[in-house]
This record gives sequence, C-alpha cells and structure tokens, in this order.
Amino acid sequence: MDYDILNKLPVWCKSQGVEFAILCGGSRSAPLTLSFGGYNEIRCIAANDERSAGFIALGLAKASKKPVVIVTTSGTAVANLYPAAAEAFYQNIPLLIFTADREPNAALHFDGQAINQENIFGKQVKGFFQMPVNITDSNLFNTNMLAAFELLYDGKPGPVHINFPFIEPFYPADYPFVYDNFIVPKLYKITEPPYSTTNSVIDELQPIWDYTQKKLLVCGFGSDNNYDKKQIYDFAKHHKIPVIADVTSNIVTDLYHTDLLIRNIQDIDLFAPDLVITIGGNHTSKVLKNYIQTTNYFHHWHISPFATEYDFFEKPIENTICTNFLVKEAFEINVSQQDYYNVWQEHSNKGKEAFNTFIKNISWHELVVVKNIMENIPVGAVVHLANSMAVRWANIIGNPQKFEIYCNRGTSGIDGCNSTALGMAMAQPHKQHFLITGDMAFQYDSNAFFNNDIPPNLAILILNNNGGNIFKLIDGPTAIMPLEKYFANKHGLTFEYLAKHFGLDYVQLNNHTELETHLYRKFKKTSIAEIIFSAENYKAVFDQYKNLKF
Ligand SMILES: Cc1ncc(C[n+]2csc(CCOP(=O)(O)OP(=O)(O)O)c2C)c(N)n1
Repeated sequence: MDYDILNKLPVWCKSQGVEFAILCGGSRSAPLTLSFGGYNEIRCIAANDERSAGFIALGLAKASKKPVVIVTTSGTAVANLYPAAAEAFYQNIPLLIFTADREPNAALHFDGQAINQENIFGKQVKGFFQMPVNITDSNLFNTNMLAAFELLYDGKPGPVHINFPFIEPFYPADYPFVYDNFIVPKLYKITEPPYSTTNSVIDELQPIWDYTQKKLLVCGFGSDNNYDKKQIYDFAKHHKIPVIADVTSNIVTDLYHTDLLIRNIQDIDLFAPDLVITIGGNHTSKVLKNYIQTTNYFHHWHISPFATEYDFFEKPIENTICTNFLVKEAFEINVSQQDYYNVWQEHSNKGKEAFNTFIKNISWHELVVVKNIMENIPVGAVVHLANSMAVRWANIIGNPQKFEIYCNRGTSGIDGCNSTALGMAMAQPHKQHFLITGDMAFQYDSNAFFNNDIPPNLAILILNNNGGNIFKLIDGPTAIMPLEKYFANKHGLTFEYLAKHFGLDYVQLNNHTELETHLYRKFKKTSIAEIIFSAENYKAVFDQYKNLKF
C-alpha cells in the first residue's frame, strides 16, 4: 500500500475546507480510515451504521457549510449510503464519499462484502471517480482528486463518490503517519456561484416588473441558503410584495397559515398573482403547490445562484435571476402593489383570528402541542423537524422567526432525521438543538445514538401517536383496511428503554406546563422527551382545521 499517496487525501480535503470526516468501521477501508484518523486537522467521528453515518455527515455539512468526508468499507456498507447521498443531492449539500472496494470482479466470485460499486449512486451523485487498485501513481491520484473537487464545486453543490479498490495487506508497519506538507494542485475550472444578474438582464425584466401589479414572493425550503434573509425581507417590504414562506424557508413573513388563507380565497382574481417570484426549494404544503399551479397565467421568475433549477410548480420558469436582483433600488416602486399587499394582509389577519379561536378550544392534540413547542423554544436555538406530520404541523402554524428551522425535504425520507439533527448539533456545540419527530421516524433512525460522540446539546421531542399516523389523515388509506397494520404500523411502544440503552436522559411530558418547563431547562445531556397521544381526536381536529371557514 502506498501510504505516501493515501496520506495526501486528508491534506487535499483540508485544503478545500473540509472540517469533518465520518469514519465507518471495516478492514478494507483501513488505508483510508488510518490516513484520516491520524490527521489532526480534520475532526474524525466514528459511526457504525453507514445509513446513519451518511446523514450525520449531511448534518455536519449543513451546519459547517463545508464539504464533509465519509469513509466506508466495501459492499453493502457502500449501498447503505444511498439515502443520504440522495438527500444531499436534492438539498445541494457537498459530501465526499470515499469507499473502499475489492479488486475488480470480486463480486463475481462471491467474495465477502463485494458488490458492484461502479457508479453505484447513479444519478444521486454529481459524479463517480474510480481509482486503480492500491493506487501508486500520484499523478493519476491528483488528476482524479482535482476532477472530483472541481465537480463538487462546479454549479450546485452535491455529493461526489470516489471508489478506492485495495488488496491486502491493509495495515502499515508504522502508525501514526507523518503528513508531508505537499502543495495541493490548484483547482481551476470552477464556475463561481453565485452568479449575478447583469444590468442588461435587469433592463430586460424591467417592462414585466412595471406592468405587473400583483407580485407574490413564494419562499421554499432553505431560501436563506444562498441569500441573506434580511435582504429578502427588506426587498419584499420595500416593494410591498406579499410573502408566502414555507416553515423551512427561514424567511420572515407577515402572512400566517398559508393553507387556511388559500382555502378561504373566494375572489380568485383578486388574489391571483401576475408575477410569481420564487426562491429556495420545495414546499411542504400541497395546498400551496396546487394553488400556484392552478392560478391562471403569471410570469414566474426564480431567484437562484444556479442557472438550472427545479420547477416546483410545474410551470415554466421564465427567468432564473440572481443576487443583485434583490437590491431593492434596482426596480421602481409600483404603486398598485400596495393594494395587492393589503388584500393578502387583511385576509391573513382574518385567518389568524380564525385559527387562534379554533386552536384555543383544543386542549391536547399534536397541532396545539407543536404550536406550544414552537412558541416556547428559546430564541437562538436550532429546530429540526422530522418528516411526516412534525414538519406539516409546524408549517400549518408558521415559523415564529425566533430560530432556524431545518428538515430533510430533499427527498422527505424518515430515515435520517435523528442523524442529520445529531450531525448539526455536533458541528454547533454552542447552540441548543431541538428535534421534533414522530415515533416511527425516531425509531427508524435510532442507530444515530450508537455513537461515542453524542453531544449534550440535542433535545428530542417525540410525538408518540403509536405509529405512522399521517396515513390516518390521508383519504386513500383511511378508506382501505387494514390501515393500522400495513400503513400506520401500530406498535404500542414507548422509548424509555431505548433512551436507557443509549444512556440518554428520558422524560414523559403529559401536559402543557410540563412541556414548557422542559423547554426552558438547561440541557446537560442529549435527552428524549416523549409526548404520548391517543388516537381519540387525531383526525377530527385535522378535519376541523381543513374545513375552517372565515
Ligand atoms: C425512508 C422512508 N420510508 C417510508 C416513508 C413513508 N412514510 C412517510 S411518513 C411515514 C410514517 C411516519 O410515522 P411517524 O414518524 O410516527 O410520524 P406521524 O406520521 O405519526 O406523524 C412513512 C412510513 C418515508 N417518508 N421515508
């Protein structure tokens, strides 16, 4: 094994900003593990379950805003990274996936932990690079690394996979290594994001801006990823543009309870936008997506640092525009826009009143509990929402704008919610993190806590409604039996023993006072607070909310 070459790997990564590496156990990956493990300038975290490790890496990358390395052994270990790779791809999070592999054709001989790893992540990664067996050619090594890093940074960030086949012996005679200070070759082919809208583009947009009088800003997932949220807010305020913001957008808005507002629109033309400006990613609310899709013709501009974007509303994006677009002075103020703003604002005020009256009468339900949690989580904390109803309840309520909110909405899986929150908490030890999750999502990813580096600053709130109750709110499965068995997976479990098993604090919260006291505690250890719900009024309250009229 040429350790002189492999030991350049962490030096390469450090030079490109990498701060964290997740190392998963295995002998074939020992050359990679040892080269990172002996290098003090990247913090290495060990993890056993590769599926969870991939999501911890995702969380670390989200929080550090730097690419994160994952090292795994060969075979199914690699396959277990697939969900995190997909989530990273759709969230534009840079991950460097370094996998060990056996010699070519090992899978054909049924050797242990051998599968075909070539391009295993397919279109869920930005690219795949194959190193030769026991790489010895440092020029080739550098060429592959350069290409991998250039791809990582070219356009939208995302995961990149580099496969390293090794044959024995894997372990060096001397360890730890001495790392030489070689000069990392300079990356060259990088398209610098964010690109800027030129003045000529602004000139082109100007006529549409001037004649449209009902501009609507729609902020999706992670709208603050590439832009300053204050700048977005100021821009909208300055031009009197109503802002519809997903709870995961982290953008401030004066409009609350979007679904409720949309369901209560009577005069369609009055509310219909003539220019929709979008920013950020996907939306939690299907009601909103349907509304935008069915609104009659509008212009659609999308603000993004990247030239290519997904079209969430299945309507063509006329223009992808950028950065200096948000300079409020770039456009004239359009006087009629104030009327349109007022229409939405008055509607929102009425909706807020109706929602508050409605919720005041419900004493114990996930919707009220999530509202209470959102109101009482301390300012400056970081909140993670698991997929399924946690993110949906929060979106119904709206972001109180006291803290940042994160959720894996790239692919909306329930498979990595704990690990992603854990990764972010590890990277931000100075901030208190809260995860609001369902029982199934929590159980799914419980291997996250099989880790020696569990930080003290993660407080988990499990909404235990005895299964995947989202299926009870959807019309399809409700009508078809056996709902409980095959969709909801009713289990009758609580998580006290699981908490004990992992050495985490555990408490059950039975009323609002206990909940509020819990949220203001000084957390000294990762903790689980379990809130148990009966099936009693679960769907009834949701239906009442859906049918609320004002
Ligand atoms: C990896 C993955 N498998 C399956 C699903 C489909 N799914 C969506 S929600 C859900 C149940 C989640 O239950 P729970 O976490 O208890 O939340 P609740 O629905 O009760 O709010 C399932 C299985 C998914 N989103 N991701």
